[in-house]
Amino acid sequence: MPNRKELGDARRGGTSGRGLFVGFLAIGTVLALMLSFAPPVAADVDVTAEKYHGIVVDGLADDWSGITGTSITLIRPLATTERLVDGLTLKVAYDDANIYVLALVNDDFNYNATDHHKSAAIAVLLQIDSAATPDMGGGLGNVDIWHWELDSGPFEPAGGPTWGTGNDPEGNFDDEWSSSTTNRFDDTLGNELYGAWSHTNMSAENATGTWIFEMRRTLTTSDTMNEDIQLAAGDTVGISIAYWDADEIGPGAGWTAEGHYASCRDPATLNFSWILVTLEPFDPTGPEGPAGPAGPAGPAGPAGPAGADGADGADGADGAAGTIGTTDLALVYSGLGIGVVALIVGVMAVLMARRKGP
Ligand SMILES: [Ca+2]
Ligand SMILES: [Ca+2]
Ligand SMILES: [Ca+2]
Ligand SMILES: [Ca+2]
Repeated sequence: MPNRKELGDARRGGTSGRGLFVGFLAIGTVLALMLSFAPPVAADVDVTAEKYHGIVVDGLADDWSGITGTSITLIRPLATTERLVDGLTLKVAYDDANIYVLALVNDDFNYNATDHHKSAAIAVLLQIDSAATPDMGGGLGNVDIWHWELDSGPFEPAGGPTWGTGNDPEGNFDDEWSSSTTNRFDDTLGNELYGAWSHTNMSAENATGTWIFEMRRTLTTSDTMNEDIQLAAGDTVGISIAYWDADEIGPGAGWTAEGHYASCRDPATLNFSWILVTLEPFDPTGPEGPAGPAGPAGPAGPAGPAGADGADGADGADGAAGTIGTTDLALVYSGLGIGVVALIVGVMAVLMARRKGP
């Protein structure tokens, strides 16, 4: 049984394609007129997508606070005076598994749970073939299209991967491709998309605020038919954003397929060409850090060697006078004895000398 989305595709495919086609043909004819009062707005820059972990696709953008956004003006190709100046903030990141796209659109809140034409809608176009142009390929090559008409409520997940083709019959976040403004199709092999949306002010219809379209897709897919862009770190991919405002045909009355806004690199020249997004290679070593603080004081060193001998001290004071000693009788008697012996020897020598005389 055909589901709502398949019936919708049959209707929308033709009108959307015709609208984009007419829109880009019309640019040339209206360009001269528009330039006369186009406000001078700086050309938007290319986008760098850092490798970043921690993004949760839940319709809330707080987890993107560490990622730089790029402001881009949205302009209706069929009515180029109608602009959302710097109305799109685009953030792109990736990790080992997915590419993440956050599209923040400054526009009031319109959501109708039973008629997505009366809600905002968004599309992300990604260049597959190098010649393909942002108008769905322009007949020059294939374009990968993430196309989301809001059949899911705020914060509700939408997208794949369970459907077997690019069609998402519940949330209507479809994985599609095209090669020209007249031939948009659901992917043949699978829907690798996942998204959730919200708005910063959902208190009432037409409440002022910002749409949050939070999306991811696997970096690579099972596609073998050139219906998906395959991505890796270091790649640069052309991206374009389309936005449908439910106030287009009257306050909250809905949008037409051809009435969407498109990202414009340079509003002054109405340059609708691809926004170039580079998946910045991750450098695990990182840049050299700043010099560290001084370290703490070291421990005390070992004891040094013994010093040299000191100088001799000063002479000591004279000692106290001694006490008068006692005579040693033994020595006295001994001395007397020696004297007597010497006397005897001397006498005997004299006597002997006289006997030898004449
Ligand atoms: Ca989030
Ligand atoms: Ca796919
Ligand atoms: Ca509105
Ligand atoms: Ca696709």
